[in-house]
Amino acid sequence: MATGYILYGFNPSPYSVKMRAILRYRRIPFVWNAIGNPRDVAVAANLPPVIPVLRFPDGRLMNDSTPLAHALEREHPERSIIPDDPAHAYLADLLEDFGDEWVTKMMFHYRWYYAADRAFAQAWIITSRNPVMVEPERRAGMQAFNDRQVGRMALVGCTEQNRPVIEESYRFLLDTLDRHVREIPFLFGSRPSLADFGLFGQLQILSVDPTPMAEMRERATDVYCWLLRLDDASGVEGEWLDPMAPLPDTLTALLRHCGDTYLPFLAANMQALQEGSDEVALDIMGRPYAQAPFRYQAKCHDALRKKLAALPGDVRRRLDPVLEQTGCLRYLA
Ligand SMILES: N[C@@H](CCC(=O)N[C@@H](CS)C(=O)NCC(=O)O)C(=O)O
Repeated sequence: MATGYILYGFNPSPYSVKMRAILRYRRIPFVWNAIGNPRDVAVAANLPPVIPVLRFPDGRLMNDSTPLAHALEREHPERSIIPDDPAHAYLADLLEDFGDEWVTKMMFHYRWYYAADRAFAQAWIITSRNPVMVEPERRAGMQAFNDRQVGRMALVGCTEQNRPVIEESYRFLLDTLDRHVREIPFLFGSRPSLADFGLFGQLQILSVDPTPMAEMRERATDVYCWLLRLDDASGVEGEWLDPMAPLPDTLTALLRHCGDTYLPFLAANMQALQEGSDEVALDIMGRPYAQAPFRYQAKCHDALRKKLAALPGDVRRRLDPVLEQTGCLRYLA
């Protein structure tokens, strides 16, 4: 077996390609183990059954990309993906979470809603596990995976009712990010941050699955090219934005979009869980949105609130006006 870092994941998994891009940018040598079913590695190690799983050189196994990215920061200080300025670092955490938890709804929706996308995803996933299967076995595997994922759509909010919100949010993200990366190579400067990688994971998949790929290529060519660069940014040497300068308006627009979509959802989710209600229902961008409450996202919300509360007063004096102006503060303070 290889020693050193091993990343167990597969190409059709957004969080796997997110972690792989982080390791590459950070120049941390690793083996990409995309053979068989990486989920088995998590299950055998008694971890939550999600991928990717990272094996550290000392043999520890860990999953969940956000804590993993932070664990790597503690062990490898060079080429950090956390902006030096604590206010920008907070905004990067927020946008990473938006990527991981909101943009993933777009990924899941497009992949399992449209027939062409379902057909492609089944083949991509099954051949990632085993490229050479006998036909009946391959067909059965594809169908079983399809049925399992389609069966989960409502659970994560990918319903017919929510479709307009999810698709409109995808278009907004493409348009805004496209404007941003034409001016500034990455979200917080000329080097990538955790926020870039959070968005990268989901958007990379959306840039391959056929329906959202066509939309992205036509509407946001520069986002498509940004994804290709970020997949292996090991050669990038850049600088963070000046923390004393006003934020670029494209970044402000992305934050406002978080304040219009993901954060009100998080607040409604928290309230539903507290009240023991079985539905989160709210208006997002003027349209009705509903799904069952999601416990993991309440943890994400709580983590964002605690991180903000722990920041020192001088940082809050710079950060709060940005969060206020973008409609985020009331969901986080
Ligand atoms: N919060 C986790 C989410 C990981 C996750 O949901 N991974 C998906 C694949 S992309 C998964 O393993 N889902 C469980 C399954 O399909 O059984 C992270 O950031 O790594």
